[in-house]
Amino acid sequence: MKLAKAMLVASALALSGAVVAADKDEGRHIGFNEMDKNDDGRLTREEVRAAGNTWLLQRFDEADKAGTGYLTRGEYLAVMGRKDLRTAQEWMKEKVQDVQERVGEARNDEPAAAGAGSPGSGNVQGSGQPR
Ligand SMILES: [Ca+2]
Repeated sequence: MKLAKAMLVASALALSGAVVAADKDEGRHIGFNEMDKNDDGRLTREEVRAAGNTWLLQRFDEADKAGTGYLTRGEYLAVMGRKDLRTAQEWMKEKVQDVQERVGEARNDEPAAAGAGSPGSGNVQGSGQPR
């Protein structure tokens, strides 16, 4: 069981490193102010297209909650927040599955013979009692 715990800790550490890496990746996208070329506090479809943000372009109508044909900063932040949340949820789901698989593998690697092994086989850990 110590191996499983160690693997969980290692996975958690790897997970935190990946979060930092994901944050760095997000930094590559230009934000609201850079996309707002005419500084009017609104993002038009053309400004989003010119910025090359195809993800936002595909969701422009969904993000334009007021139906004005442009995105306010609030609408932009709301849609990007939902994107971040979905990304984080998918990422966490993958990591949890990975940890569960690793724990399962670690359990298979444990000396299962403890308690079920032949007596006198030597280096057997545990009490020898069935669980
Ligand atoms: Ca603008």
